Amino acid sequence: MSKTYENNTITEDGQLLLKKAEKDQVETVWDRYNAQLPQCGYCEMGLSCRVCVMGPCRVDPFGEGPQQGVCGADADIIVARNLGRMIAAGAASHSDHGRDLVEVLAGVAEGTAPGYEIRDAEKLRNVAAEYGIETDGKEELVIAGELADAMQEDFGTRKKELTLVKRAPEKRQELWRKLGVMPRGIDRETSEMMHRTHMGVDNGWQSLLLHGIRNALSDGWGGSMIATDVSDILFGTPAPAPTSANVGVLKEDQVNIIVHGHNPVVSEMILLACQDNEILGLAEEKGAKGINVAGVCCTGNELLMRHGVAMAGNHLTTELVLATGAADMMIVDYQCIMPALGTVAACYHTKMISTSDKARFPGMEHREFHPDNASELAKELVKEAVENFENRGEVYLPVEPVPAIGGFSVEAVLRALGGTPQPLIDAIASGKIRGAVGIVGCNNPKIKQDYGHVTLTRRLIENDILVVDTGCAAVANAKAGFKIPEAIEFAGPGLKEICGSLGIPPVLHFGSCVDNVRILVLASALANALNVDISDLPIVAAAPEWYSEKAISIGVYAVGSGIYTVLGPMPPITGSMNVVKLLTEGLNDVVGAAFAVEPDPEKAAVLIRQHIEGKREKLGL
Ligand code: BF8
Ligand code: SF4
Repeated sequence: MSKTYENNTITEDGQLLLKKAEKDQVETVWDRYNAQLPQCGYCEMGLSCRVCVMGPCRVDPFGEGPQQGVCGADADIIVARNLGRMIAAGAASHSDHGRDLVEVLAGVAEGTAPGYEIRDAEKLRNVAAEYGIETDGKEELVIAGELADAMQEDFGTRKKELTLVKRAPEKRQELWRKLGVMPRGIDRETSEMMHRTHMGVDNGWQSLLLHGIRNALSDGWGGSMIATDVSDILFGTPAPAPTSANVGVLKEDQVNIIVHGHNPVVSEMILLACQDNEILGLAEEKGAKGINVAGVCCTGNELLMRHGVAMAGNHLTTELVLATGAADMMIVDYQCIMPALGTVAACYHTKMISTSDKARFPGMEHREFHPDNASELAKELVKEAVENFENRGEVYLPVEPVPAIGGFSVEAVLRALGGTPQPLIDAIASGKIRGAVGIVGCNNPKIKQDYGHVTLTRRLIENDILVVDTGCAAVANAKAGFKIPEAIEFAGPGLKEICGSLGIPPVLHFGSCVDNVRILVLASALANALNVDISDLPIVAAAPEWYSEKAISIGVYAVGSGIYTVLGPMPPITGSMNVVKLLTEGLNDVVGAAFAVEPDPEKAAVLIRQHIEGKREKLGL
């Protein structure tokens, strides 16, 4: 008998495609999750350690078994060390993505990256000026080369402070200096975290967590910020444009190419190749009405933000997209790409292509992209996708796509406001908008897909709280229909009035996960305009369905930047009440913000509203 899938996902496309997958005998992430139950309790609490080979060790949470590992590390040390390594992995992922973009920028300057170009020269000049590069009378490509060099310096250790921390309010920078958490080199902080967490190095759980903040700040104000800025320079700074979301964006009568992963370096070239007249002619010969590029996950968000490319789904939809039978090719780079995808694709005609020298997957053909061959290779791959169109079997596209608007960069938001953040400040001061919340992060099979994001978003906007979102949260809200101007009907009266007069939706798509830095930049602009710190603002971050180490790094840099952050799933820290207390209470006295964990989005909305009202009161609003 066929099962129903209402407990797995709130999305109609997800439920229908799960049924289809079951019929096709395809295993999905939910099946594999159920097969893992019950998951290890020691690991869930962060109490297991395999840092060295005197172990693995574990600490008994009930106090009956061992309370120390072989080396003598107790629960506090083990939990803090494990969390530290999660932060390091997350920061490394975002930052290495940033570095790849800087290398393309350098290639453009040297003329060794054909097909790539500078699409936002103004942003190039502005960012170069922030790096202290003289731009007057200099040619674009010379500036690009100097900026790439200067950014590469930020990755190393030769500095006292990263360049872009200057974007933070002065008070915040002072606090970071005072606490000794000012990030120095992007790679340095990650490397130092790996050093500190080696056996026999940093065994102060507090000092480990403090370095965790520095490590995460090196991501938020370093690696991720560079990733976003260089992407804007190379591919254009986003501006609002219409798009659409859910698997209905695939087209029965066109060649469908799905891009998956994170770095626009690959997906941008694929998109360009799809506009090639010769290849379009080939598609026509094969009986296709065109070539349709759709995204999943964050590289999808990158294309959505800059070109209005449609979004097929978020993290937990990535396997289901293949079950439509309509994906002629899926091209992946790195991060959040389930190694199961190759197996799923084998049940259909989909060609699976991996492209990054640092990311291989079973069941995928590896075709490596580099700045010098990207343009040519992209054309080859798109041709092969076109050839594969005729191998399609049955196609199942059971839903209509939902319209949305994407592309809200800080630049675009300020433009919509007339060039200054003042109208937004006035709306917050008058109480028409109570505050703003960044809803970010993933899907996780532990939570019904999109339920956390969509429920929380609904509750916030109906209470006059502006929502900006990124990553898979942003995709969830697009699928839910919150991203068209007409969605103000879901908003409270104040938010409805403000968004209505600006012609914008009550939920603004801010981009991919590295684009969370756009929230930092906007928060800094608001804080500076009011002459306060970020921690004084009525703003909150939330990650209702997070799963990834990157999300941990984002959460920690948000808190480290002064933003109260509410997590859905509990991180693996409950084995140490000291660590839990520091992260959920103690940090308030250190960085002016802390974490809360609340898996129920209805309750999370209440926590967030209380926090926002508290901050308003303190500001005298
Ligand atoms: O960087 S939100 S599942 S796709 S980690 Fe991954 Fe999470 Fe999606 Fe994007 Ni971000
Ligand atoms: Fe065990 Fe200590 Fe080695 Fe961890 S570092 S595995 S607690 S001996």
